[in-house]
Amino acid sequence: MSDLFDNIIPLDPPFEPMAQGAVLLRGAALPFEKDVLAALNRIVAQSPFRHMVTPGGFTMSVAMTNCGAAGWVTDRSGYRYDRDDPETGRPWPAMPESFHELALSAASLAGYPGFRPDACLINRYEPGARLSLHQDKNERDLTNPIVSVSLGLPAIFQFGGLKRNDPIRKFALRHGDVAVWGGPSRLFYHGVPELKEGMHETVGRMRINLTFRGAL
Ligand SMILES: O=C(O)CCC(=O)C(=O)O
Ligand SMILES: [Mn+2]
Repeated sequence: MSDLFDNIIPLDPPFEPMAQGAVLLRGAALPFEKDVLAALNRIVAQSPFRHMVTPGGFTMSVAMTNCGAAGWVTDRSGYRYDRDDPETGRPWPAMPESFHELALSAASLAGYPGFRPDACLINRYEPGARLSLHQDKNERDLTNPIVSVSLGLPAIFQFGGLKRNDPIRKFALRHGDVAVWGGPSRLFYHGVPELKEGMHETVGRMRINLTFRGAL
């Protein structure tokens, strides 16, 4: 039996405002999922996930790698973007076209058309991993938004304001969701508390986050 609504295809993913200039696009990555996960495997084969060390000497619980013209790195000397992977001594893997398409599509839905990132930080959270409140401020051109894609296990996203102690709002991030923040919220504090135990049917016992930036 056909239903009155069977032929209605939603044109845009549900759009949840997070703050001025910031929006959560539910499921916006799902059309790109297969290509993105295949490309991710190729990236990780060239530049594997690793636990970086903060300038203060702490080993991060989130494992990271990068693709694109530059990658975000931290070590005892500080945070920076580097054109080469310090582990391999070679340039980071190129940004796959499926990554570009996903970033461009989500950014334009969020009101930031023409986004062509030159860096993608790839975060792998296993249960227990967390990312404390921080600002993304190592990028040269802050007119570009941040496009942040969630895949795999669900997580809580903490989104605050320009000051570390501003009130924090919490958003549940699920497989396929994309958060975009720019303009007045580009430098807002954000973080991810400890990932809960679980198993995702395609991604497994982890959460993958792709964070697209205009870094150089
Ligand atoms: O994992 C997330 O959702 C956020 C990641 C993040 O803030 C970062 O990589 O700078
Ligand atoms: Mn961040």
